[in-house]
Amino acid sequence: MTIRSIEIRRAHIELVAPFQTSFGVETDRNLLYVRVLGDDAEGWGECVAMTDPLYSSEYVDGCEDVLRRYLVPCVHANSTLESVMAAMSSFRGNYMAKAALEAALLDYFCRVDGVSLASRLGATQSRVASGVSVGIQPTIDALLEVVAGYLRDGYVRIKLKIEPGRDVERVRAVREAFGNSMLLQVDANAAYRVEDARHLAQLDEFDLLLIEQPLPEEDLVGNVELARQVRTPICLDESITTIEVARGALDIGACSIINIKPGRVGGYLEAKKIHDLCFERGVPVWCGGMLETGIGRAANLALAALPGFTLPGDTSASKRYFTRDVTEPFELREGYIDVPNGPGIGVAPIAAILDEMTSRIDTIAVPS
Ligand code: OSB
Ligand code: MG
Repeated sequence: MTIRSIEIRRAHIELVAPFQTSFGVETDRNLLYVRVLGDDAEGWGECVAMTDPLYSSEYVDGCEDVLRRYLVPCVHANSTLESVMAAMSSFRGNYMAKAALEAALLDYFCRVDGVSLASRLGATQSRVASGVSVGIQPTIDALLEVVAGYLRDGYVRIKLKIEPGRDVERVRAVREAFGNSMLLQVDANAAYRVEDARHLAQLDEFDLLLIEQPLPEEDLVGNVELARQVRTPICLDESITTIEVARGALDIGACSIINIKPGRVGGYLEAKKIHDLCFERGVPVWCGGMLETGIGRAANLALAALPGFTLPGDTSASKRYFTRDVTEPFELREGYIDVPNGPGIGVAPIAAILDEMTSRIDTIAVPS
């Protein structure tokens, strides 16, 4: 049970279609994987940071730098998960970088113990209801076509990305085309200001499940005012970076639903804590996504199998993102995706595929 080295691997994969949000357009994923290598097992983690700091302040080259300078040196040959987490906690922020190393260690230690990540986290579901996040489309007709395709695939919930100027009319068009019974929600990625409250209240007539992250990450209190003027439940994504922020946001009434993304909160253990808090309070949560490949997706599915994840997540099938995933592809079956139940995250990269995508591998020896 000795850790020998940590590998940092950089790779690249194209998305099947450009993904536009209020903060930018993604056409590919600039990948960073962390691999923990020990005597009897190995573990994989995927960093969710994007190329540029547009979703949050983190970006993938920055995460690599933080991992090399500060986080990887927290690991020793005989480290436990707890000892590494304690050492990393001295460093502020850098949630996505921490989460990538934590994920690789969790996969590694679960494999050493012969348990699945799902059971380690306390999963109670063997499959997870799957929603899909629909990027901002150039026209309403294009949007209706994309949504129709995802409904044919069997997705049980549609999330529309919105921004000022492409919001109310888009939602109205989707409701008119597909009816009121479809589960529908929107995600603004922080594109509005609290002064837009009356505008956003026009969304109330469409019976949305929630409006995700309407205001800037830091404007937690703005949501309290917004919630007074808008009936649609407010769900926070970007703003929720720790359990303390989650507790405070719920206490002041800044949101009534939370999108839990392990990468955004510094890892799966913090994500579980936020889940547990929400579960205790009867606050619904769902598992967000960051366009992960199979490595990150497998771990997210394990988390999404916890009992408090009562809303469908952005845990879509591999082919919604990539022509060829780095693991065996995750597939949608009647709107659900199976939670992997093998040891650790239950999947591993297919070497021939990953090697082809890889641009650089650095192996860092772990001190005894
Ligand atoms: O805000 O939820 C978001 C993708 C990248 C960055 C931020 C977000 C998203 C998505 C897609 O909405 C989620 C997914 O399908 O992985
Ligand atoms: Mg979001």
